[in-house]
Order: sequence, then C-alpha cells, then structure tokens
Amino acid sequence: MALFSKLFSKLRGGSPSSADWEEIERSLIESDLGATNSAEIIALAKKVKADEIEQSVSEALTGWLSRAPRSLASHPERITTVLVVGVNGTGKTTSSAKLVSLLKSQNRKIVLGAADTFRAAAIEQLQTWGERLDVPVVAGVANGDPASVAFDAATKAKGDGADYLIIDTAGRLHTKSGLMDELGKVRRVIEKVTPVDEVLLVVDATTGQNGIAQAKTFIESVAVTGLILTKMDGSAKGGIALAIERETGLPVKFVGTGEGAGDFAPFDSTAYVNGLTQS
Ligand SMILES: Nc1nc2c(ncn2[C@@H]2O[C@H](COP(=O)(O)OP(=O)(O)O)[C@@H](O)[C@H]2O)c(=O)[nH]1
Ligand SMILES: [Mg+2]
Repeated sequence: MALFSKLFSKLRGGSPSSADWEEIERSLIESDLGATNSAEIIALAKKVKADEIEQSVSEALTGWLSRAPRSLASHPERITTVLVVGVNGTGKTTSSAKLVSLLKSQNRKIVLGAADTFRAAAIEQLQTWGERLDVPVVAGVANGDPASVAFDAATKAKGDGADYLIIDTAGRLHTKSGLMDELGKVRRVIEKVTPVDEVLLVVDATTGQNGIAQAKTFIESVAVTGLILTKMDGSAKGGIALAIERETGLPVKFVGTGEGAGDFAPFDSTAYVNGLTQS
C-alpha cells in the first residue's frame, strides 16, 4: 500500500480525529520518513482541502528531493572515474560490480580497482566479480597501500583507453579520521593520472535513520556526489530515499535490490514519489 494512502483515505472520509492524526504521523515516522518530515506533512495535511491533499503532498515531497543530476557522470573524451565509498557491509563491493554490469550492458570499457586492501577476502571478492563480468581488476596485496592500487588502476585505465574506472574502497570506521585520510590520499593519487568524477556513497537502506546519520558523517569529510541505496529488497522502509535526500541534499543515483549483478537500477524519483502517493 502506498505510504500516504492512509492519510489520503482518512481525509477523504471526513475530519480525522486527533487519534487518527497521531496514528498517521506514527505510520509516516515508522516508514523512515523522519520525525520532522512526518510532522511537516501532518501540518500540511491539516491546512489543505481534502481534494487537494494528494497534489499538495506530492509537491512537498518532490520539493524535498535533491535537484542535483541523477545520471552517472560521463566524459566520452577521457576516462570517467568513480570512487565507491561507505561503511563496511553496506554493499560497496557488490555495488561496484553492479555498476560494472550496468556499464558493460552499455558497451563501456571498464577497469576495476580493488582499493580495499584491508582483508584478502575483500580483494578476492572483487576479483571474483571481475572474472564473472569479464572486466580487468587491478589489485594489490592484502594490507598493501590502497592509494598505490588506485594509482595503478588509474594508470591501467588510461593505458587501456577505458571509458570508466571504478574504485572499490575500504570502509572500516574504527578510526574515522584514518579512513577519511585514506580516502583523501586515494583520491589525490588518482588525480595525478585523471580527474575523479564521482564519489558515490553506499548506504544500507535497512539501517534507516542510522544510515542517514552515517551518511552525514561521511559527507562532512568526503566530497560525495551521489548515493547508492542498497538492500531496498530487504526491510528498508519506503520513506528512506526521501529522508536521506532532504537531509543530505545529495541525489540517490542508484538503488540495489538484491545480491545479483542485475539487481540494480538508476533511481527514478518520479516513479518513487508516485509510488508513495498513488494507491
Ligand atoms: N539483499 C541485498 N543484499 C545486498 C545488496 N547489496 C549488497 N548486498 C549484500 O550485502 C553484503 C555486504 O556487501 P559487500 O558488497 O561485501 O559490502 P562492502 O563491505 O560495503 O563492500 C553481501 O552479502 C552482499 O551480497 C542489496 O542491494 N540487496
Ligand atoms: Mg567490500
């Protein structure tokens, strides 16, 4: 059922009681829309006429979405470089592979860089994806320098005349400043070879408001250009994409909906808002 159906049907049925309003507000908060946003919608709903509610809510929601471009950067005259960042377990490596799969379907030539050198298993995971998708993976040794892997990957991408360079990075947050310094260094060495065009922050949608708080922490330190919302197939709630865009100002560029390479799509914000508001 569309997230806002309850609100709309209550209003159409006459004046909601204060218990009704509370119940509606609670259901919005439970959908991960966020407490402030939910209160705003309730205030709006109390103000407008019943037959204008759908239109008013849709307009408000659309206004909360980021206005930054949602399409992936593309520089046909040179390599387009994408850095994939985020906390461990959010789905960085899987999303990097999914992005490769999507770009391959558009006949793009890609090089993958395994700049999460913290665990051997993380390197192998990306190499396995590279074999499966038939894309070269530049990797170093476990516990090696991620920046040097990123540099080698950029150099190979340039030498090969690749269209896209996608760099998977580490996400352990035990020391935040350590991770941010590492990401900064990865970025700087790549930029000795070619510009970094996208920094995509991967957020696990099932972590709800915590995921949003985590994203804000990242954004303070890294120049993020867009978001990948993963695990939208799981227990993620409908309001999360709206809440995170309003909170961060960043566009959700892609959503992940499973563990397979094809479980990935560009985020369609119009369809999303329609899905929330049309029963
Ligand atoms: N259901 C589901 N699982 C996902 C999705 N994206 C990633 N995963 C799973 O989440 C786990 C962590 O993913 P991984 O890419 O290794 O995360 P990383 O530590 O950020 O690199 C793996 O088991 C993935 O298969 C998604 O969109 N949906
Ligand atoms: Mg990983």
